[in-house]
Amino acid sequence: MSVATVLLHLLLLSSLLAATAKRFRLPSDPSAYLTREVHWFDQTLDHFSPSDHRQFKQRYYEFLDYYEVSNGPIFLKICGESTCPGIANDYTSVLAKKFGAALVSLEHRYYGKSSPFELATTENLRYLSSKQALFDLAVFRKYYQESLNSKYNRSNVDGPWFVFGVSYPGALSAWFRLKFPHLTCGSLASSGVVLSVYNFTEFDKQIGDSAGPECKSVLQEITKLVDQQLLSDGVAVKELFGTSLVTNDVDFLYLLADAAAIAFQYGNPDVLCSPLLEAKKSEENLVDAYAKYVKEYYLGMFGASIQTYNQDYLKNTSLGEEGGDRLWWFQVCTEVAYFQVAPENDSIRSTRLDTRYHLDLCKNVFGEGIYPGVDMTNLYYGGTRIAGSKIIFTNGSQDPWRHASKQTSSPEKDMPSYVIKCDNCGHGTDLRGCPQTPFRIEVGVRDYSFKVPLFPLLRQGIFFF
Ligand SMILES: *[C@@H]1O[C@H](CO)[C@@H](O)[C@H](O)[C@H]1NC(C)=O
Ligand SMILES: *[C@@H]1O[C@H](CO)[C@@H](O)[C@H](O)[C@H]1NC(C)=O
Ligand SMILES: *[C@@H]1O[C@H](CO)[C@@H](O)[C@H](O)[C@H]1NC(C)=O
Ligand SMILES: *[C@@H]1O[C@H](CO)[C@@H](O)[C@H](O)[C@H]1NC(C)=O
Ligand SMILES: CC(=O)N[C@H]1CO[C@H](CO)[C@@H](O)[C@@H]1O
Repeated sequence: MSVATVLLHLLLLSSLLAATAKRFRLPSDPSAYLTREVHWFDQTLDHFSPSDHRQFKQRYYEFLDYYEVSNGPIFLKICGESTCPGIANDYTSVLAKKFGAALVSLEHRYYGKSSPFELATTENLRYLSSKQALFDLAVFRKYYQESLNSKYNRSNVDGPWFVFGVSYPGALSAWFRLKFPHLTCGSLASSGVVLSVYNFTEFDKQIGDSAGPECKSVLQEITKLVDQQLLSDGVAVKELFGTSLVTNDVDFLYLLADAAAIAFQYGNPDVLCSPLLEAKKSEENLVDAYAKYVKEYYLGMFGASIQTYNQDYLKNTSLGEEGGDRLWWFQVCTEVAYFQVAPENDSIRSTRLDTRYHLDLCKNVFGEGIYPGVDMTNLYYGGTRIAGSKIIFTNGSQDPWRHASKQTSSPEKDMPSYVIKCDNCGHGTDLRGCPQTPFRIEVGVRDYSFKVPLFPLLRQGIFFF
């Protein structure tokens, strides 16, 4: 992999917030963003209480350089389970330029600098939910339209609003159109995980499919070896992976499972499979080869944090701006689960990653009585039977998360669904790769012709602007 590829890869990650909520290094290069200039807005803490009028400061960004004041639309890019450092210069900026759109982005409550409380105690986290977050967006939408009107000395203008999101924000994007159809004319849900899943075994299965039989079988062999070595000499094997900090064995196995998943989730399978297949062929030590990948790629280049796998760390209630992992785990443990448990048969990850482990984590980190209301979440939003309209669903063929998304079209509702197929098509793949030029990955130049279903749809006026 060339240095340029690596840099670009890191840059792309910035706009992609993984639903695994593993923290990634954010790019410091200012050109990765259209803007990082911060604005603040007073948000209601509890949208569901008639008597509680407390407010908190919510951070947002705006970018108006492309905005056609007379009739341009407003693109709301939804931020999710991580700090929101600005408006990333990705494919939505290309669309904004084309359509003369204003771009705005609101940080998700509790994450980054938009926390209502100093401490993320379980008690304080009770206003952290997708339902509250959707109301935040609705209230913000009204506020921002008015502020834009006053900026341009006009009144009674209500521009067409279109919402975008990737991953959990992709689900929010679909749900926003579902719950507030009068506030937006359409939605893009890129890798939008609209289906809450309790035992999300398809995640591991998809990794196997994405890896192909050979790479999959090497990964399974490694899992068996590591499981054995953990029992015989756990200290040594954790040291080998440079992860001695992770005391709990299953937390450590979770890190190893994520390390493999991420290669497919972010469209870079060869960086994992090539060295492993090479090691297998030349009969080298497979665990050593995997440790090299984990250290150099997952923890190194990719910037995953070891601490975030440590349940003791997740219990820390004073995590600061980058402490999104505890917050996301709270959403996982209360609303959406997506427990990435090993399937009963033929799993890649260790079978010790089971339902019990996840429930114990929720209890250990947040206390007694914390349990994901998956059925309630799906009842509330409809899961893949979402009764919305004018929502575009997109998924990458290799992305393990696509099984929590809507993968079939509902043409009668103007809800097309696309699975973008390629050897490197991961999470949020349709919005990646910009600014403006195709990006190089090790298999060659990415062809962008596949990624523009959105474009003609918008142009055909399906979404009324
Ligand atoms: C709006 O009106 C104010 C006061 O009349 C004026 O100073 C300002 O330049 C106007 N702004 C625009 C964008 O027309
Ligand atoms: C999830 O898996 C566990 C363990 O196999 C099982 O006991 C439980 O019934 C499953 N739950 C659902 C909702 O599938
Ligand atoms: C919790 O996190 C804060 C901020 O990073 C740190 O200063 C503190 O030492 C941590 N507490 C524990 C018990 O680890
Ligand atoms: C388990 O997986 C293997 C390999 O994919 C397959 O051949 C076998 O039929 C599966 N067994 C069951 C019980 O599903
Ligand atoms: C794998 C999968 O679900 N593919 C679906 C992707 O979307 C198209 C268009 O709706 C369907 O025809 C495919 O079945």
